[in-house]
Amino acid sequence: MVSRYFTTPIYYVNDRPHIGHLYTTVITDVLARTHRLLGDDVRFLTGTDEHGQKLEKVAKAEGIDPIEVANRHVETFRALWERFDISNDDFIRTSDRTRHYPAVAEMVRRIAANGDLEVSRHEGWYCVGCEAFYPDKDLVDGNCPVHGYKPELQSEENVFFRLDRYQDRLLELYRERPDFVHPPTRLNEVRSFVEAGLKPLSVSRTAITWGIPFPGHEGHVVYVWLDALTNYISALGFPNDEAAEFRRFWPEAGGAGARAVHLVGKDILRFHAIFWPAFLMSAGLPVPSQVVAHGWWLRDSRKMSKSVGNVVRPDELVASFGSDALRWFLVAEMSFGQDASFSDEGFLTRYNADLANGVGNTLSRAVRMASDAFSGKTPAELCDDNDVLRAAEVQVAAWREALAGYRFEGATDAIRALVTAIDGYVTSKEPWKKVKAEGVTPALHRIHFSVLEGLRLAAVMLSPIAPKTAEEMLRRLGAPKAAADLREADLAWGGLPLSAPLTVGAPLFPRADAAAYFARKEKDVSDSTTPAPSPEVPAAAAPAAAPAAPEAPAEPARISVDEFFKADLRVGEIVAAEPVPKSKKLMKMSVKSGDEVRTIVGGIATAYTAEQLVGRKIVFVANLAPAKLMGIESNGMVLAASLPETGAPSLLMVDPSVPSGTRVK
Ligand code: ME8
Repeated sequence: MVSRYFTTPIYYVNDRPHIGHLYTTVITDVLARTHRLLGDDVRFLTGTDEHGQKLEKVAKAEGIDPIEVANRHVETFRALWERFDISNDDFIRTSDRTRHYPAVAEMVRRIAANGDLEVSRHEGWYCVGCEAFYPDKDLVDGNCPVHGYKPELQSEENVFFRLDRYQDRLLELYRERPDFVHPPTRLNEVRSFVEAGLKPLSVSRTAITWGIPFPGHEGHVVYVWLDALTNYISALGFPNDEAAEFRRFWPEAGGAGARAVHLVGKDILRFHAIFWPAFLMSAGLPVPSQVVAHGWWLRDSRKMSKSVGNVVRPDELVASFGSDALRWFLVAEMSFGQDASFSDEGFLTRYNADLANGVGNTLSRAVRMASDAFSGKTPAELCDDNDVLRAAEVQVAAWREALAGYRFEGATDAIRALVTAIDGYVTSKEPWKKVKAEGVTPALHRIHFSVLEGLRLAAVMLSPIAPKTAEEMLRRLGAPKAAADLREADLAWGGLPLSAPLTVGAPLFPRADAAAYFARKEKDVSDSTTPAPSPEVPAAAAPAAAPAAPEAPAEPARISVDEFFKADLRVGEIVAAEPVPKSKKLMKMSVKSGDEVRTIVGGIATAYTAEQLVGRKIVFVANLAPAKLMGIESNGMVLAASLPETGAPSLLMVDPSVPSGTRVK
């Protein structure tokens, strides 16, 4: 059994998490869950980075102790990870005086004992956002290359680590183990950086007090990166070299073949692929197995970050669609290693295509048909020679390969391909016709078995990515199992129990109406008198995520006639229309109502062309608060039926003789 140690970076505790942080954590969770499924001995660590100038500044401004600020924020992370089903085995805080401080002090002592520390004066540009010094040549127009603002010029006497002495050993490491950094293009960057020449690195600070005291240098605290990076071994029990966890999960620390993999964003690759192995080499400790770096989530072509002020606030998405939908989106949307852009539109399109129409619809249809044919049970006969089986074999292999190579999006491609193959099989076999023509035959059992078994396998493949959804799928398919209890054998064809109870339920992923979503979002924003509680991912106090698999919706609450009449419904005439650029769904319409002409943006472009709309009379809500959709202000909402199955809009018909502006009641 291989011991595998997966870590996320430890997050700066006073930054509210956004989807960039969520991405690193989700993909690490996907790896941990996948390897548990494959039977490996897995340990998954995350935590919080709590020292440094940033937090000290916040505490000073509030007049409180830094630990109080840290304690307040750490719960946001814990609650968020719980909400997103992050299955970490441990959570380390760098403010932990029992577990973490002794490890850092020991690292410093070992590095010092190796003769790699010396004191000298230091002046440089310090970016508080990065907690790092930058040489002049790395600044962009005098600003930090990551955060885009001017660093502070700081000067102090510091302890320096002789990083320059490790240049050759680092280059040897990259040469001997070219997979030390993944993807390979990132290794090239790291190598070039090292080849350009390394300088001694300042590893103590005197300008701050909120940190771990630097052994042997009173008045100095340990530089936050040396402190933070050590978390990966302090959580395993270092400085006790004999600690069971350290021996089991740190490569060469005892456990033969243990693999330690650090997942990071590309902005902190240098710290992990250069500084960290150099610190470890100096301390006489083995280096990790691999550093795997992903790209950035961008907004408006810039890295999403709190300091830039362009973070995505996916609160509405999670509240409306559940945490699994966002997990799926993050994994599927980013081509690993490259940057990706986040947009609500992109999210909704993928949600509808992959989840509502794809997995969700296919499951509902399959379970309903089989349940009708076999009185609520799975088929009584299995089938082991069919097109779904062949597709499943190919896609399970593709899924495994993708995850082994950190192509997370490849795993979602494989699931999508299997679901498409299942759909194609159902369409070609037409079981609904067969049952009518021939009744319940052994052939019918085999067809439905193939379909349901294919979906069971899709659920197992989905379990590391969208665990709640996978569990709900398995339950409905009569093969209930907790995601955490799935094993490699569950990836083999034939696991669907025969004649087991099926559960027909509400859609797993109800179709999203983009126009209604945006209107609601705008309304929420304009209605709120206080600022939204969190500018990023929902904080602990935000409402719980909608379950991925809601039970049958409750009957809608009734409203009084007075409440109904609050809606001012009018007949309008569309006098001009044009599709909104870069949107598949939105149509911009000029609607005449009496003497007035207003702009309404509606999600009907998939069903109507501009030509079909001009001259048409419609019913619209006239007193809706204005909402901005793709940057266009919409003043009202056209009424349309949402067709079953497809959700396609169908506009209400109005007798052409009714004058525009007429009230509808
Ligand atoms: O760097 N897109 O913590 P952190 C993708 N405390 N990933 C992003 C991102 C974005 N827009 N913004 C941030 C730290 N991240 C240190 C780590 S580890 C010993 C110390 C990722 O909270 C970023 O790349 O600023 C990193 O992987 C993680 O979020 C933590 O960022």
